[in-house]
Amino acid sequence: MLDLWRILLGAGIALGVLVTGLILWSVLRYRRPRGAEPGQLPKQVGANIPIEVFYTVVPLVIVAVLFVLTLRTQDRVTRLSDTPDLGVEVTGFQWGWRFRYPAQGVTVVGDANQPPTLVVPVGASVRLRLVAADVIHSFFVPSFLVKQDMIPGVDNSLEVRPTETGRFPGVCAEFCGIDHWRMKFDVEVVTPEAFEVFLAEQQRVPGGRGPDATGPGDVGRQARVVR
Ligand SMILES: [Cu+2]
Repeated sequence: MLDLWRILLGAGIALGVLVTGLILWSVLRYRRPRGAEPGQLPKQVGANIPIEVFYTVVPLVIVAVLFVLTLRTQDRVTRLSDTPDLGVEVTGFQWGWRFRYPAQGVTVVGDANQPPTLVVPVGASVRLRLVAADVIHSFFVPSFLVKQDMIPGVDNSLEVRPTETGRFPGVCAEFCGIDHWRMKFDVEVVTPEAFEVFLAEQQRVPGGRGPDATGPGDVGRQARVVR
């Protein structure tokens, strides 16, 4: 994703410099000469086929190359492995998040007043099942360099393999209502040992840190009551 972004940025800068340069050059080179009669025009050219072919074909080639690179990157970024190391069900609701670890029996819930933390182990492939409880939300962790919409009734999944430990902010990236901007969370990437400790701690608390939720709809209702 980062490589693709750099290629797009480089291509954009190169084209921007070229186009701006050509505009400046033609403005300066073909400005009205001193002492010219008002209204006097330079030599008028009807068409220049080679130039027109050039500036039609070159952008087409550039767009085609960027399109293929984007498709290939998208294919890799959205690929799901057959056996991820960890599965987490991520539910977005107005206005908070619920992270459920079904295999471990752990659920973490937070709302706009108390943003939750998604804890994942470093180096593990983590399959995030993205669920929307009410309206469309979007799961976006800038450090993952990827985001994906959560659409009611649509089964979206995303797989990430965090490469370094630390705390990374996440947000909802799809306008979902008046408190959309408060829909925040954190991702905490920890060592496998610390992850085991986190799981053990959570398993002692029934229902996780937040309200004892049974389903996405309940989470949404409880969150609204809390607010
Ligand atoms: Cu949202």
